[in-house]
Amino acid sequence: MNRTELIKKIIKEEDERQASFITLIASENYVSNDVKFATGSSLTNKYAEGYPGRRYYGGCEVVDKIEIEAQERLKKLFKVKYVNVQPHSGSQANIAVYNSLLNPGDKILGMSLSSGGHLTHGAKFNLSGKSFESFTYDVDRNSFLIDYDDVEKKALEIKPKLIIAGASAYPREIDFKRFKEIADKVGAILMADIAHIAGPIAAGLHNSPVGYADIITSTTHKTLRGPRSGIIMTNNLDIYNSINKGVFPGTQGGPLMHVIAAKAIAFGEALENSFVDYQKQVIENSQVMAKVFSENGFEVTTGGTDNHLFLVNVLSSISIDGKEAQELLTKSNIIVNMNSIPFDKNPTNRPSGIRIGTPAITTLGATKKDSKKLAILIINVLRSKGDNKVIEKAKKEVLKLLKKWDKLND
Ligand code: DSN
Repeated sequence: MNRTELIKKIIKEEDERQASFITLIASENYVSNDVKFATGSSLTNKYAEGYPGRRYYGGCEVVDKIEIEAQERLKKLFKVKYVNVQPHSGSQANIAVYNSLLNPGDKILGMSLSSGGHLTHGAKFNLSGKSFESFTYDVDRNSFLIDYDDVEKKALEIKPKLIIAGASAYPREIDFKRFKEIADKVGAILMADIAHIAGPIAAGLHNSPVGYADIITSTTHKTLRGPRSGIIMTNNLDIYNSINKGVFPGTQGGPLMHVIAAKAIAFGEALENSFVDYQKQVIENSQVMAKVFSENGFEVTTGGTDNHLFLVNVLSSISIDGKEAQELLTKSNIIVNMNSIPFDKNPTNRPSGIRIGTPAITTLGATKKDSKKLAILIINVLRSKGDNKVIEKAKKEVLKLLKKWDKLND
């Protein structure tokens, strides 16, 4: 087998894995064939450093049309004035914002990793925590909800130049208006990172940071169901001009035009009415699953969810840690990720919890009834503590559900 054939074979293997495992990773989804077509298109051959009409290479007239269309669709989707569609990922988008608006050593305030924040929100081992003086706020110790009074207290003490509102593992609605009031009190810039909740926001099912946050970043591949990538949005022209420089040439070179085309397709899909129905179903599925866990005596943090994900403390519920839970479920062809619970005493590589998300199964066609069934299967597997009969039975049911949805073979 030649070298290319080997890689093709491995890709096929991944196709097969995706078709035979149920994905409950909150940050994953399945893109449409049109999005896949664009990411595999000839646009990957084109260099286009710069912006439409202002490129550093010849032959960019065609790709200019793609980038302008992506920008216009994104503006319409979130009702914003200015956008940059070039960030290669959410992390790149965040770093570009910092590079545009901050100086090394400036103070930033974001949610701690263990409360559900993201690496790029100031974690000490990330560039955001190394280049800037980073501080964190936590959720409330009892409710595990964001304690806005505490965020305000910290902001008043620290006087950060930038406050980050947003999370990777927070199951409740975020109050962007309150964050803006806090930012205004201390003269900070407010950045909203909506990587996880971009889909429900675009569908009007979660309050929008537009009108509150000075700057908004997101990924495009989670609830938004586009290619793996990032975006930046703002209503402030001065910030927009800085951001454009912060992305290129500040932190990136040539944009990935094939991915920008795929983003344009995904934004177009998200502008369809059916996208709202999809997002509603994502949340309903998440809520129904969280309820089944609670009813069966599992500790679901915050008692439930308002969005596409929820966290289960498996250690306090059934005395196995998140890693063991993740591994057990994999044996039944169910993929989740181990996740820290706020104030977790366990290390991040053996955290107390798992994170469960419903964007991917909902794309496949999961109903509330399917989600309920799936939650029960998960509970049975977790409680089995490795009993092969239970694991095999659950696996059969998983394969039946996948067969019923059968979208991956379209
Ligand atoms: N690590 C991603 C997630 O799974 O939420 C966010 O970047």
